[in-house]
Amino acid sequence: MENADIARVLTELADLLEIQGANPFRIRAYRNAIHTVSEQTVPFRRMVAEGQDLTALPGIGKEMASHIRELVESGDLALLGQLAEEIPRTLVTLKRLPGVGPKKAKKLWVELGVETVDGLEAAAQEGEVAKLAGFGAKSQEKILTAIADYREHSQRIRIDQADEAVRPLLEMLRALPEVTRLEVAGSYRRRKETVGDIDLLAVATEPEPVMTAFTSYPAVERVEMSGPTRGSVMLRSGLEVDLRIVTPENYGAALVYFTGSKEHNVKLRIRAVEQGLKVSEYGVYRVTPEERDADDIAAGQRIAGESEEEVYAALGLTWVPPVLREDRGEIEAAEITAEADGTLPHLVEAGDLRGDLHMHSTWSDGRNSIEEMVEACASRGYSYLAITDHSKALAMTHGLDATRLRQQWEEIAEVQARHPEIRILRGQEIDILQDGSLDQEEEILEGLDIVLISVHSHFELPPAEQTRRILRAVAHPQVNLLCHPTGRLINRRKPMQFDLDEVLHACAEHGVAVEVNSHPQRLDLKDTHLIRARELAIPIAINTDAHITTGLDLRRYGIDQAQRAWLGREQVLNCRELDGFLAWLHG
Ligand code: DGT
Ligand code: CA
Ligand code: CA
Ligand code: ZN
Repeated sequence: MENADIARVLTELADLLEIQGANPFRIRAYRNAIHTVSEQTVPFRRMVAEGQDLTALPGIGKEMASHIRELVESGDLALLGQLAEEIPRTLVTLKRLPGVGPKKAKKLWVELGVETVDGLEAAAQEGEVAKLAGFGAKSQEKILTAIADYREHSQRIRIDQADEAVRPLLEMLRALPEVTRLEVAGSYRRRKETVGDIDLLAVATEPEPVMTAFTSYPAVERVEMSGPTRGSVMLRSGLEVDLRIVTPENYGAALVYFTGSKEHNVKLRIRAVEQGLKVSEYGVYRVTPEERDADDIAAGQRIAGESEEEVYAALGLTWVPPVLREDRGEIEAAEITAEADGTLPHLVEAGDLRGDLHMHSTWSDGRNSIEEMVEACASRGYSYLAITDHSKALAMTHGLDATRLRQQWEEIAEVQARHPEIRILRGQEIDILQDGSLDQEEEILEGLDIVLISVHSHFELPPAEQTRRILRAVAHPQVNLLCHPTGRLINRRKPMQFDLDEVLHACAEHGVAVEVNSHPQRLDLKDTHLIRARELAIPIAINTDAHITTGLDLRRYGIDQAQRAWLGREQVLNCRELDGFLAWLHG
């Protein structure tokens, strides 16, 4: 434990004590000690190892010295664990929101049962907070603003980083003999581009050893909570993971509930009420109005709960793929009627892809040769691909001018001769220059099989100018595909400011396709934008922008976002067979 970690734990402890209502002098003592700890330049682990007297430091009394020693030696604090049994540790986050503070956090918990930021938000949105003595409408409004702020500034984790952290954890848990079922629920299962935390759901013949294995997993930095069937840990990567163990009879209902989204769940509940049913994380129950309002979770006659299919069926719905559970019309579309089993789309899958239209080779900033990229595409079952190295404006990537591009065509022809099994398209990812012109000669544009355009510079132009710039490029008659249209990098660079809708209309008008760039840092266009593109009947290409052969496998992230946008293979340009695709290119 480093000094900063010690300060963090002591701060949490002080916050919890304060919420609990501890003596203000004791809190003050904690704050003084925390100040000393954070200012201290010598590591406490060294001072403890050398047996130095910590109470010689300003503000460090006997109690604090013993906390520090315990933290250094065991990495944990027993007192914190004891306290967490009395009050939820999550209240600390509430307490830190502007406009809340320790007293109000406690009141929200005691009176409304609110433990988390999400819970507080829901209560405030329903007007419950304003009704509490000492709060009022103004304070409720302030809390909602504070929550929005908090969300924006507490970073969410990219889906690929979550994948990396979750995979070995799942493997460890699945190997336990007690675990009979295990799935990740929450936003991870819905394949959102980022996740706030990970929600694991398990069925076990015996919960205890599973919980123990979970909390003692090596990548765990600290255990936030550990009960018989519920645990929560913070991984060293900064990812929080919750584990809930449920009974096999409840598994389906719990999986629906914890997969969310919250908005989807709310719609399901409303639908249940209309049908005289009650749906919860425990199952679906036929209830009288009195039973529905009862506190007893199992009031009424149970009609479903073991599987998700059963839960949806009990509500007259077909099973809804998790990627669609965002309250974007999926419940209406899942309704089973006399005519049809709902109208949910048949979603595009990775296996539907027939080619990849965006990748780089060693000719620009890629790591593999053209032939290696071609072989990698062939081994993934594609019938076509486009080699699309950068244009000369991107000097740092060794972008290709007309002369070098012509040389590249010779190599493409040679590789094509050796690989008749797959069609290699001559392409280029051409920079959109600041004025909207293209970074390539007209004659070359005509000689290319496919022309991709991208913005790689001047992301900060005023919105009207940015829009004009991209519109001009899209209107160029040789252009086929607009790549990573917003230029955002998740958690790193905001999307460019421009009128995307106008650009999409222009794409529709000029027969230009748009890309889902599958790189998990880009995912550009994103799901909601793709919905708009689909409405405008714009062909959408799911590309990887691979700079190395293994980069081709990132397509699954593009597929996830395409599915979240309700896309079927019909809307995806590179799901067309070679003939159909070439017909589109020439048409
Ligand atoms: P995240 O973690 O922010 O990326 O998003 P989720 O969707 O994973 O949300 P999380 O982890 O807070 O909760 C997991 C699921 O549990 C959520 O999707 C729906 C369900 N859930 C949690 N809290 C509530 C609630 O207050 N009301 C309802 N209806 N469902 C909830
Ligand atoms: Ca979650
Ligand atoms: Ca969660
Ligand atoms: Zn690229």
